[in-house]
Amino acid sequence: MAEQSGRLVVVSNRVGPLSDEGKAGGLAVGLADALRRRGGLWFGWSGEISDAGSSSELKTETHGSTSLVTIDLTQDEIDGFYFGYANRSLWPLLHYRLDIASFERSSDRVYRAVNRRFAERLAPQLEADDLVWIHDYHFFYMGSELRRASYDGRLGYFLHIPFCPPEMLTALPASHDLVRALLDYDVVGFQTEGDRRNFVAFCVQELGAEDVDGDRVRTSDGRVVRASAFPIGIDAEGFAEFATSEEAREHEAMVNDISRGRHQIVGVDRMDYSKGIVERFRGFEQLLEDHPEERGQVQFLQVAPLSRSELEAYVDLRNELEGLAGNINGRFATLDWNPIQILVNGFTRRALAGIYRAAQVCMVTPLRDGMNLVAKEFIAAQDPADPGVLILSRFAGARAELPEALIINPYSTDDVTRALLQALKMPLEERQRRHAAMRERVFRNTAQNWCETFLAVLDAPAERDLQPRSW
Ligand code: GDG
Repeated sequence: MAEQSGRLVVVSNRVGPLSDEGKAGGLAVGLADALRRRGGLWFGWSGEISDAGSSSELKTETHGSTSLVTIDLTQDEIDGFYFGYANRSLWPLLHYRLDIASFERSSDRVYRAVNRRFAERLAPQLEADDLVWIHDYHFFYMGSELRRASYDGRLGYFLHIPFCPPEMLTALPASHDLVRALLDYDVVGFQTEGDRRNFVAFCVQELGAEDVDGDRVRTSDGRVVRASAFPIGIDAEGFAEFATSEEAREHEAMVNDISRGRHQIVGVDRMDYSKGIVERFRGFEQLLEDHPEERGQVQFLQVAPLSRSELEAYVDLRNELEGLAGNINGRFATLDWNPIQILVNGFTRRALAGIYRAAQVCMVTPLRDGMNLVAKEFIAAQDPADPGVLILSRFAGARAELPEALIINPYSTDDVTRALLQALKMPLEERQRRHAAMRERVFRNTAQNWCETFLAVLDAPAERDLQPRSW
């Protein structure tokens, strides 16, 4: 690899961990790896809430050449920035759920203020040749606030979730400000081509920008911003190792004990309305309804750790899912068979890998998803000699790299049921062929490669250096 320029500075809502004790997801593993290699810092929220007086203190933890730097938020900031703007406005809207998005002027104000406060605290820590990489929908304005705080180095942004079409995004009262803020970065990354296209369409239709060569946007004042898709990956080797660990084997054995030779279907998702869990349950119910021969032959385990339970939409979802699972069990259970089980407590990553490995079918059926790492983890955890089948929504970003999965439309219960039946009956040779093709891609485009690809683009000579700046 070519020698890189300065340190890496990562900004994300939650930071770390830097060392992997089986807790870190692919993103943390990839970023920690890049940070170790380049040295630098990872900046974000401490996870603590404190009063206004002490919330601006920086907490620093140093590990070798890398520091974790965090600050607290106040309760008002959590309410306006995190629960309010990020999770009541941006999350539903960017997942195409205009019907449940709510827009409040006060949370817009707090969101911008938190972005500014974070930028003002970070700016004095930065060095001129740092590569600054901001992550996700919590920090749209962080780049422009860093510019305002006179930082003039390289700035990159990656959006982990979808970018909805301009016709929908314009419902957000401050949509122009939000997208204009992205144009203050040097590189803006998305999970898929579709997301990138939606972003460029917004810039062209709403902000008078120009689409240049399919991977750049020229703003109305002549600056050029790189906009590309960088599909995220997982730490595939690490996850495959997890799947054969002692803890994984114990969990695999537990699942096998419960299913007693029945076909095991799994779903693994943060409990979120974007994940299509309701639609998946309906598909499973219809399988039992229309195919009596499958009753007693299949078992469905849904792992759905609770998430954002402070928000009403998430409480409603939990009630709905528990109600649906109860109904399915009520209709079909027998003395020795409970068709469906939903577990709302999380597992360790090793245990999770064992659960994936015990499954013959994994259902990943989001109504909209940036990428969906579960799909990739399931592939990495399988035994290539006798792999399970992946059912994957056409609306997950992962679909582009995993076309050998059974691709379904989660809104169509018939489609979900048909795919379940096909998965349950798929011959070994076909399972192996589909799995091998997907495994190859999951092991090629890893979290580590994703980081290095993004950073190589951010590190490349900037077109903006050839151009006048406008601020
Ligand atoms: C966002 C985007 C994008 C789940 N249950 C447990 C557990 N998990 C882990 C999974 C997986 C992660 O949570 C979920 O990742 P996803 O990618 O599926 O979804 P989001 O959380 O919505 O992530 C998404 C991602 O960012 C990365 O860019 O792919 O589209 O929405 O790793 O394994 N982990 C543990 N116990 C559980 O019970 N330890």
